[in-house]
This record gives sequence, structure tokens and C-alpha cells, in this order.
Amino acid sequence: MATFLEKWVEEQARLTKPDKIYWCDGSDEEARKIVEIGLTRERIEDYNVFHKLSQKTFPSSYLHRSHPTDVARAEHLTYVCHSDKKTAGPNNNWMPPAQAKEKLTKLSDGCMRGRTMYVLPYMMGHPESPYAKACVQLTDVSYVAVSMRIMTRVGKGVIQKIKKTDNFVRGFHSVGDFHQDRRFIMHFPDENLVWSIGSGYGGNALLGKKCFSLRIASWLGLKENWLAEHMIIIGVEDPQGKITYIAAAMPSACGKTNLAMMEPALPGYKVWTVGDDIAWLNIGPDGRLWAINPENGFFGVASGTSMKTNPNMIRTLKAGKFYPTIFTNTALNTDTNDPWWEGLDGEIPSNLVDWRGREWNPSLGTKAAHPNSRFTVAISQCPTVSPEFNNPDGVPISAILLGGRRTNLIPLVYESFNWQHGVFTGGGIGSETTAAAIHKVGVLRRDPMAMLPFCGYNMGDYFRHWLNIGKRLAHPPKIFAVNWFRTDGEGNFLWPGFGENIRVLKWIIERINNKIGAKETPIGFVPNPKDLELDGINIPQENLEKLFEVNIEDWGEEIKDIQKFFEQFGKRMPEEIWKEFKNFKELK
Ligand code: OXD
Ligand code: MN
Repeated sequence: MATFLEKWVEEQARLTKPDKIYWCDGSDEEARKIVEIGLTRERIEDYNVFHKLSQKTFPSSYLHRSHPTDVARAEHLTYVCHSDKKTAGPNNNWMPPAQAKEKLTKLSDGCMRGRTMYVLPYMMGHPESPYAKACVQLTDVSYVAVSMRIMTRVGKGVIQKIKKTDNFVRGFHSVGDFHQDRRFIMHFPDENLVWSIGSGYGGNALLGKKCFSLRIASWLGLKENWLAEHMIIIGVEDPQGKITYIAAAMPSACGKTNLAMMEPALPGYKVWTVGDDIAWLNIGPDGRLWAINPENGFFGVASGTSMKTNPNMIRTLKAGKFYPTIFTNTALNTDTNDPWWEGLDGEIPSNLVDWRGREWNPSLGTKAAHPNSRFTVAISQCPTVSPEFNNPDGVPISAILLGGRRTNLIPLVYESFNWQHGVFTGGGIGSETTAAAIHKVGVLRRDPMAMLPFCGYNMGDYFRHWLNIGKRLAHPPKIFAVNWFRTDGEGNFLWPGFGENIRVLKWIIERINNKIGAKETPIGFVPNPKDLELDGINIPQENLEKLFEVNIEDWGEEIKDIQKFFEQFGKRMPEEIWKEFKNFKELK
């Protein structure tokens, strides 16, 4: 008798009418065959899906050019279809599930004609982890099939795990005709189902990532008492060899990947990479919070990545051990056949075509690489990958960092008074928007815990869930807010960032271990200037003062904006958060 999985695949095939159905095994040999199809037979607009790059600089690497209208997450076309609108909350687009399915069924009818339907069984998390989840994605484009092999653990073993059950997350994906009017990314949390059509962009199409590991998983976490978060996970080793694990939430394209594999500027320190984008956080038997990274690869922003900003990522991209590495929407040096992006080390090459394949030179005043150009590469190639990366239990978290991109107001670092105050602080965090999603760049929006685009249910309930998790933790991590992006009046950054951020992490670790005091302010504890390690760095005194200044008179607009944001959630907003808000306002 056919299994639930087989029946589902058959049903989808009847609807979408692919020429072929291909069950993937996740092998290297298979990936090479699929890439070959993208190199020779499959096209998007004017280009083959893959272009083979010079194998000298970045071995095993290929360039992919997206459809030009399809280069970022489409938040306005992303829906979370709970049975009622209130559960989705004001933070999500919503459609009744039956209506959403009717729409998607029409759009999907015959959408794979002339194409192959790839069936990808995969795990999010190490197969032996009690926290891992089995999933199956269907897709009709080689780029997505191969990217899933890099980003997740694809393999036939998953089918054995699923057996005859329906206990897996289903992801249906088709690029459709790429038309924006026929593009939707829809989630059905109660059915463990994601249905995405019309986009081949990573965040919309690699369904294990944002769609499952954040939107659906956050809903599972609410029901099962855990947290699915938009966080990196790192181990910071001090000169004595002690490793402290930290999780850090920051919005897309705000430096999470750089922080995740930072080369510390302070001697004797080392950062170990567990994850660069997503953390699943569970309460361990010891009452601590334990984190796993459900992913197996990096889908990071290429623009700005260099030996200066992230040497370990450049090394990862050059390793060429796991097949393949993909660059998406970078420029191309036509002399050397290498990818190129703004910020890469060295001179601007003289013969470049831009991310759309058009001749380019700096006098055009445009960017050669798309600002959201990306790489997709295996985490196993990263020289700083943590020995704990595959530990089924994950790592114990001692601190949570919550950040945003703020050119003013927000100090470099401050510590919340306690868990509840930390949830209030994280809930009110704002950040200036970036090119990772389709919207105006540089606009301030509230982005609680960097989860605004990814929380699969009402954020009022999400804050309540955070409070509940805190109550169940015998040893909750301390919560800190960070902001690397503060500038002076002329737009220059006040803090050098990158490897120098270790100085902030050192302060955080000393606070965790109760080694140092701090200055109490209405927003939390900020460092006493003497406690921030500044040896070997030259930061003008006035910059330092600005970086830690909490001039509460300047917070008026911020407070109003936070209040407006919280009010949207009406009765779902926990009283405790309003209490923290009130305390804060009164202190002001
Ligand atoms: C990502 C994002 O791709 O947050 O990780 O957009
Ligand atoms: Mn992300």
C-alpha cells in the first residue's frame, strides 16, 4: 500500500503535471548531475540556471542569476494561514486556509509541465537529535534542489524515519512563471505544510529555512514549549580555554554571519561557529537553554564580505570540499571567470558584467553585484565550525544578544535587568531595513527579536511564550541588547565592529560570570568605561561617550513608537510587558 508520502507526491504530480519525478538521495554524484542540467538545459530568462565559475579561486563554485524581479524575500506575498486571523496576528498577512488553497491550486495546475519534479527528503537538525524534524520538499528547479543539499541534510534515511506516517513537514515549491502577480509563499501551520509558488529566491524557495525552521517551527515551539529563533549560535573561547555559548538575534543583513565566524581582535580568544541564522532553543533537563542549529549550510550575503570583514567566510568559500558552492546575483569578472561583489578585497576588476550579465563599470553609478547577492556553502567547510555542531543535544546558552541596525540612540551594548525586562527590551527593538527583503531600504521598523518577518503566529502570544519559557528555566541566560551601527553626525561608524566586537563579547562574558559591575540606567546596565577592554584600539573619547550615552530625553519618539507597536496586539499583549513599559516610561 502506498505511504502517506507517496500519495502526497502522486497528488502533487497529478496537479502540477511534471514530465518526470525524481526522488533525490542527496549524494554527491546526484548533485553533479542536477548541476549539469542547470548548466546545459534549464534557463531562467536569458541565462542557464548555472554558470561554471573558474575553479581556481573558488573550487566547485557556480554562479546563478535569478529572475530580475526575484532577488529577495517577498514579505508582502508571504502568508500564514491559521484558521483565524487573530492567531496569525497583525504581524502576518493572513488568508483563510481554504481560500488560500483554492488560489494556490489554480496557480499550481500544470505549473511543472516540461519540468522535473525533484522530491527532496531532508532533516532539519542532526538525524540523531531529539529536536530534529523530518521534512520533504518538492521543487521544479535545479538551483533549489542543489541548494537544499547544501543547506539541509538531504538523504533517503529520512524516508525510513517517516515510514508510513504523516509525521513530517511538507513543502511544495514551484518557480511557476516567476510573475510577481502569481507569486505566493503560504504557510499552513496546523498541517505542517508550506506552499510556495513563483519565486526561486532562497528565503522564498528553500522551504527548510525561513518557512519551516522559523514560521512553522515557531508555531510548533509554542505548542511544544520551545523557541525557534532568528539567531546565530557561537562558542566564545577565552584565553583559559573556557567556552561560553551565546545566541544572537539580528535582522537580515545586519552582520550575523560575520559575528558567527568572527576572527577576534583580542589575543587568546576564539569564536566557534555553531550556526549563522537559525537557532532552535529547548529547555534541557538541567534547566538551562540548549541550542541546535537546524541548518547544514550558510546562505549569506556576499556584498561586503572580504578578508577584512569576514576572513573565515572567504576561507569557507574557497575550501571546495563539499560540492557545490553557489554564488547568486554577484557580478562576474569576465577576464578570470570569478565572482565579484562590492567590498571584496583588491582592485575593482576592469572587465565586469553586473548581476544581470550586463557590461558594467563604476561610472554607471550602479552596483555591479546585487546588494542582496548571496552565497550558498556547506557549514562543514568553515574553518571555525564548532566541534559541537553535530552534537544532538546542542550547546548550553549563557547569553542572548538582541540587536538591530540603528545609526543613533541605541548604545553599543546594554544588559537587561532580568528575563522579563529582556523580553520587553527585545520586543521593542527597532532596526533600519536592508536589501534582504523587497521594501524601501533604511527605514526604521520595530523588529522584535529580529522575528517580525518570521514569527508564524501573533506576536502578542510570542511575547507571552518567551515569558513562559523564562519561568521554566532554572538558569535563564542573561539578555543583552547590542548595536554595532551607531554613527557620528557625518555617517561614520563610531565603533569599528567585526573582529573588534570581541571586546563587547568579553564584557558580556564577564557580566555573566559576575566578575564586573556596570552602570545602571533606565534602559538597563551599560559598561563602566574602565571595564571595556580597549587595549590595542584607538577610539576617541567622545566616540566612547556617545556609544554608551543613555540620554533619556532623546527616547521620547522611540517610546511612542514602541507603544504604538505594542498596542497593535491588543489583549494578546502580556500585562508583564506593559508593566515593564510603564516602569521604563516612569523612569524617563
Ligand atoms: C536570510 C534572511 O536569508 O534573513 O537569512 O533574509
Ligand atoms: Mn536570516
